[in-house]
Amino acid sequence: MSKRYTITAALPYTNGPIHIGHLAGVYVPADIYARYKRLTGNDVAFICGSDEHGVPITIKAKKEGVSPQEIVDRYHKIIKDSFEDFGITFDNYSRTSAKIHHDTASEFFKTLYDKNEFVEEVSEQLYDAEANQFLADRFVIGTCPKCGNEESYGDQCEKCGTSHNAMDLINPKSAITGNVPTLKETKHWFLPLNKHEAFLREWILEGHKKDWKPNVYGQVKSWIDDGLRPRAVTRDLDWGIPVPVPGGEGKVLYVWFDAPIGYISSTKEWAAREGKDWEPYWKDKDTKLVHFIGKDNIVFHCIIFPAMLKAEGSYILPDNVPANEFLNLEGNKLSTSKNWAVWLPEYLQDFPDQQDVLRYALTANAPESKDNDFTWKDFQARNNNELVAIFGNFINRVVVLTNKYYQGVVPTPSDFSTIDKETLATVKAYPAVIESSIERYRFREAGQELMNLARLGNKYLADEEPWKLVKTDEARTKTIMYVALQIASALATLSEPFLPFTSAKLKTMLNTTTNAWTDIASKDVLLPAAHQIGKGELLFSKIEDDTIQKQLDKLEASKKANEAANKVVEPQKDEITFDDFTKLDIRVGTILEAHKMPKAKKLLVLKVDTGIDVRTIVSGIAESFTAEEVIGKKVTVLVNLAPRALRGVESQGMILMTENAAGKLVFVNPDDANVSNGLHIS
Ligand code: B3M
Ligand code: ZN
Repeated sequence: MSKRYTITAALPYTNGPIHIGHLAGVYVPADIYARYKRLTGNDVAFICGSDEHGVPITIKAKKEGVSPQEIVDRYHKIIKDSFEDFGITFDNYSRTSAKIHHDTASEFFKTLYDKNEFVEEVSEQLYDAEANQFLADRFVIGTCPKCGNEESYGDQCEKCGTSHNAMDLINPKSAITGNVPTLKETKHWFLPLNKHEAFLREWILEGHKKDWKPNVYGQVKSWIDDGLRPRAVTRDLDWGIPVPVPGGEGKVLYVWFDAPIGYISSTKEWAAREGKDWEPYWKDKDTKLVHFIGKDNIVFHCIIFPAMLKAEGSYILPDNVPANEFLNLEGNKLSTSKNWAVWLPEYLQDFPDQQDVLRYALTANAPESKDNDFTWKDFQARNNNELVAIFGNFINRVVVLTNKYYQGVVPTPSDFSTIDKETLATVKAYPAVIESSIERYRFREAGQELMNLARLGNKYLADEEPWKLVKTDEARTKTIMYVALQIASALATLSEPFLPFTSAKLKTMLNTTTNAWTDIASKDVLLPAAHQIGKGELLFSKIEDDTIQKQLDKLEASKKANEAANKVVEPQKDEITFDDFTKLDIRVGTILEAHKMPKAKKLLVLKVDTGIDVRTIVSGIAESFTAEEVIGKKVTVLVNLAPRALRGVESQGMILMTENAAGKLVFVNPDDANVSNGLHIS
């Protein structure tokens, strides 16, 4: 039964490129869902766009000394290209700086204003006198009143997910100057969420207890149970949509007021281009509205936006908000500022044409019900052990053997054995199996079911062994190959939502475009006898250890760079005169011999050729170097230091040491450029 679907995916902020966390949490599941809905014959509007307002963009622009518009133009393009590159099939990708969006959001605000749905209030707000600016949202950092996180933002705590008002923060500090804010009066418009509490309770807590994901339902319940309060929906900022009512001069709409309206304006833009009417997609109660988001967006999509839609009065409400939890990377939280991420443009450079591998690995590991970890080892295993060894191997055998035995012509089967019949019946049942997972927003499970179908094909060939029978039983071989070709054809269709690039290649290989999703269950023949297929090409290739190691090295380098950036550098010592300096006699020497000082953890006893003599120096470097590895090293030596006995051995000088960027102790080696932080005498 065909239905109308409005499927939205969170509008990404245009203050940076997108990474695997975005893809896994929002865009891949949304795309699987949208593709599947289209394939099963529904009327789909899959909607997204760039979120171009909000404080992070202004902060980034300030940092770079450019205009916010320049920032959003740059990242809008990068993000849009990434989505296209990864086969995310938005029907429209708009942006919130577009005129149609400014108009739509203004109008929406005015409607609520005219309906008296806002509370106007002059109140004291945090103000940075030095920056001459009110401190809203990410312009202010302080301690979260709920969980004690000391780095909470003014509008939301990233640690516990609570959304609050900037005034709720304990010990607030300006993110611009670091100053403690003062208070200043200003007027704002508030959406009285408390007024909508009863409706939200009934609609979500009673109406969606069964069908919303427990993580989403649980968060919403805890917010409602905590008691809802009015939320300011305007801000004293200059980047955003001007407040379109009297008294609104110099103020803009809160980014979380305008951004979800972006779904509506993007739908309007699409409908105008396609010559359609946008309204049924947002106002017809038979339309199913589904929001794909990450867990930090739950409150906005399940409480604030529905309250806005309800207050406006003519809109439908979401049928479901299948929010995902977070994806971590190699055990650590993904972080833009720490560059702890796999950025999509970089992935494509390193793994050209391997979008499906990432789509598959991210789906298999999707953080559906709890936070989950992406590791490069798992990515490699998913590729090598599943895509290559199961899916690719099966298809390759089918296509190569069909070409080899029958010049690529699908053979005519004779009698089907029980195994053949069972296998064909199982293939027919697969769409329903996958559907049942997708309908419950269990994309991991759905992806695994798809792989199970390839597994079935692989096992069928391994059990039936046409490559042996071809010598003795021509008729049986033809039947086996015919059955295998039906499985391959089903895979070409059913893989489309998950592995769109592979599906397209496979359809070319099989020379078929005809099967719809629903054909698989209803048709007896998917690829008829006498049909000519194309030549084989490899769908996936093995990823070697050194390729994975390169990615791990990249991450290690980010970690080191971060540690170096966060390192507390020892303060400079007191000034000395030039005369003091010339007293030092520093020479380049070579270590000739070395051994550990018995019973001393830190000391090595060295024999050093200083150019003027060979002398003994006791150096406290044994925790960083073994005796063997320092022999032959060039070192810098202070030779006129007064001799000193250490554990009974007289040390006649000092080796100069420093730390490299990774914080490791290294010699001040005149030939080595890898030395950075100034001398450190050991
Ligand atoms: N831009 C937040 C985010 O990227 C926000 C989503 C808006 S959806 C209307 O996490
Ligand atoms: Zn918190």
